[in-house]
Amino acid sequence: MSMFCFQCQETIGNQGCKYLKGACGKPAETSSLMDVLIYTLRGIAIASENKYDAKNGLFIAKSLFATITNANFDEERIMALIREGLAIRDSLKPFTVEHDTLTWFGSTREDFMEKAKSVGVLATEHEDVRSLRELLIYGLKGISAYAEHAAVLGKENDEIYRFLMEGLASTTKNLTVDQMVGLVMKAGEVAVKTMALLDEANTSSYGNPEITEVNIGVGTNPGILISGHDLKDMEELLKQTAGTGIDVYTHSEMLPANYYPAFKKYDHFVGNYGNAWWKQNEEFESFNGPILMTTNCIIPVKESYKNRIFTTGMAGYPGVKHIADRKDGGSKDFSEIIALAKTCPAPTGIETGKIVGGFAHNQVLALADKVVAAVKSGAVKRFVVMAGCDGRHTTRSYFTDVAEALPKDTIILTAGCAKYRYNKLNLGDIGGIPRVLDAGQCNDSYSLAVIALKLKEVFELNDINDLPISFDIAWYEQKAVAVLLALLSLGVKGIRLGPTLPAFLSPNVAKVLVDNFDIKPVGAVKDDIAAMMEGR
Ligand code: SF4
Ligand code: SF3
Repeated sequence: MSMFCFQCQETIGNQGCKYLKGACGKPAETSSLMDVLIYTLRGIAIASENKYDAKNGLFIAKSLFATITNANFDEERIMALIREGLAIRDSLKPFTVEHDTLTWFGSTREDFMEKAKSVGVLATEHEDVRSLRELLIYGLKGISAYAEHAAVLGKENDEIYRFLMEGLASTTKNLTVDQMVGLVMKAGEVAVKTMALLDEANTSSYGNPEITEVNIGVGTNPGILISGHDLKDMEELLKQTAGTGIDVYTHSEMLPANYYPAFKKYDHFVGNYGNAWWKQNEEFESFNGPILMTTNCIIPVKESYKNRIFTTGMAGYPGVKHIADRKDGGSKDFSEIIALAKTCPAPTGIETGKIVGGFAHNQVLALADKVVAAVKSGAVKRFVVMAGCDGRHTTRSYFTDVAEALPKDTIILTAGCAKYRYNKLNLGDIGGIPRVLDAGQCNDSYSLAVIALKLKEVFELNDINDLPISFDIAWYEQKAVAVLLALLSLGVKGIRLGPTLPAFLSPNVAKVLVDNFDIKPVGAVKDDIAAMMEGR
């Protein structure tokens, strides 16, 4: 069995994972099943061209979400999605067009493996067409994750679902390069809309994030650790653990839950434990209690904590207990996790102290006068957006080094798990404004865009690129692709991207991005800082 996947930053040799297993631990078989799932979704998209149904849009979003790096390793779940997808596709009969994706194929594992031989990434032979198609699909995956989170909170938008279908269907057609580039750019616009929708869903449900000091130490009660991005799961876990003697801690991308008023009111919500996703093996061991993975990023599970880790939503891992979705109007049932927590020792402390966050758009705009005055007085010379993802590569120390070496009159704007490279450094403040402003999860990059657009308005500039802002973005998985496309659609130019440029960009496609948007790879820390301070 072989595979081909090059969707994330850790792809082997920055070329592609192509043998028995990806660098993330995704087995070749699971990767092949994901190819077949995406192929099935293309069929639904084509069959939907004359029969749009929002339900199918949500199914596509959930399924694409399941194929994001480190979201779901459970091939039984992927096969269940393929089967459900085939049934949806066939329910749209009679088809108005003839297309390969609409033809019958069997629904056994063997049938899927046979199909996988002809429908993966490499089925598109032309390197540039493949690159543009995959760039679009990875953008769609990121959009899908955010759309799914918004849908959980009751916010859906047909325009987003229709675009998922349009984008998937487009990857089966012979389009011109201009048409394909146009769709990639449209993905950026839709990504902005999707992040805005999720922002509305989160803030209307849980209030606007506030400046918050988050405890990174531990208490003496047993705890439950919750990771991922799903705030509804966070809400229900806090409610169900209240008064049980069990504490709740966030891990990795759930850290920003600490900033929301609706969650801060719970006394047993103690703080954040640990760092970004890739440190989970050691940190889950020392946490001692149950862990709930609500979305990506889950990594191959170690025996030492396998009996106390749970998945829910689109996350999955073979042999790991999965908490079922809520039935209409109901809640998820976390009682098994709570009962297990009661039998576990309290977490082992790995650090003490506090970190500060909660600088989403509402909070920063409340401080706008102070921020604008600091820029006008020259106290703040530049903002550097260092949002995105963290990862294992040692070269990611670049982002720590940049944070440390940036002049003291600069402010770092961040969102996503990239922040763990520098959010515990104590970089100080400028007249009371912390030098690292964390807006929240990767989707809260939307907040950073809102802040930039507001500054553009206040300073009466015509072009967002005339602001004293530089972008030094860390990417890892496909939500970062959606965020990157969103920034491009807002007209941001000169973004530095690291630690490597995506393997899925062919030289010609990379050239399109360089020529039109001046995207560049990160370089030497000193040179990059000097260039950024000069607005290059
Ligand atoms: Fe490789 Fe990344 Fe794909 Fe995993 S998700 S198989 S590491 S390219
Ligand atoms: Fe992080 Fe997985 Fe991308 Fe949400 S949690 S930013 S990598």
